Amino acid sequence: MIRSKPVLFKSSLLATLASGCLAAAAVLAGAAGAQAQTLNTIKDRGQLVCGVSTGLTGFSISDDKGSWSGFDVDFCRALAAAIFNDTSKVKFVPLNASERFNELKAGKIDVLSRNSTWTMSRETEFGLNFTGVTYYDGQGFMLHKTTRSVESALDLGGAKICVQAGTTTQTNLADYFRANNLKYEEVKFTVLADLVKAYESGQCDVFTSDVSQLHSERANFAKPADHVILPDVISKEPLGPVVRQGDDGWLEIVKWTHFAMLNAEELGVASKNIDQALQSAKPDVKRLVGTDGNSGEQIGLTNDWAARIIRLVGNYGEVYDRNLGVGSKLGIPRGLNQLWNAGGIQYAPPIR
Ligand SMILES: N[C@@H](CCC(=O)N[C@@H](CS)C(=O)NCC(=O)O)C(=O)O
Repeated sequence: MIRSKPVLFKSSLLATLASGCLAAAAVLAGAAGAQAQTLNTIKDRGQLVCGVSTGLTGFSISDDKGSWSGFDVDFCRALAAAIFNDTSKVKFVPLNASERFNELKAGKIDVLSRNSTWTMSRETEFGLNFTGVTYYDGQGFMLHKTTRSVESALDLGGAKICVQAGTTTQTNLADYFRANNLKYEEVKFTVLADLVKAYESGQCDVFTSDVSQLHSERANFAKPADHVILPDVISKEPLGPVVRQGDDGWLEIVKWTHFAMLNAEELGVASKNIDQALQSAKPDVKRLVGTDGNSGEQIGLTNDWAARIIRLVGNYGEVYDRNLGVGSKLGIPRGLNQLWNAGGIQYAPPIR
């Protein structure tokens, strides 16, 4: 009995330790399970659910057959290429500015890819993470050429300004006019189409939004040349995809999809030469296209994940040019969105 006590003690300690380890293991398994949740849900569903804008030429717009296109849409398609090797496996959910973050938070979409500005409070208040900056933008002003002769935003004192609710645009506008001691009349809309109608019919003098979105709207006006976009840019609008906090595995996939597209452009790998790239002996090209290393397996995909994106959607530059670039309907020069080694600030960490 006397000798058995320590034995008992020892075994109970072991049991305690063992159960502790099991508990820790269970916690770890739970965490890993939670991390893989979004990707598993997407795979089980057979489709990615992507939140986009309700309609913005060049970014996300659906045609009369319900087929979506645009820069933000292509990012969703790149994710579908990486996951399914099939860009059609995406359901697009159009969301206006006021509802987008709540819909993501509520789990109605897997990712938001919709000209959304990365701010601190959007992450902290809604429990979200921006995954990177796919488009560096800034807020500007557009006005009817005929109504006023204005050369700078500082000449806009007393103007009626159309703005969409639930945007950084609205708060920047207030800051800018307050900081410059100017008055303005805000004309606020929840639905973009209503705002555009109001501006076109002269209910307001000025339309303010991110500059890319002003280009987008102007391209659809009957006489685009009758509208001028002022040179002033009053804010930083880093636009990027957004996911819910708590699923790091999914965050990695969304983040590295953007970086893979940038790295592809930097390395000269494009949809038209992807087959040659798969034969390349260059180490960084091999790691990108998956002929070396196992980057895809590391994020729950196949090792050709980036090659699929490049083949089916293209590199960052191809996507930019097709939807927004000087050859497209919008004709927006690359500017800040040029690669870091070509005068811009798009800079992706390496895949290695
Ligand atoms: N980048 C700004 C503005 C984004 C935004 O929603 N802009 C409006 C005005 S052009 C828009 O895209 N509306 C489209 C829609 O509601 O579907 C933000 O994140 O708040």
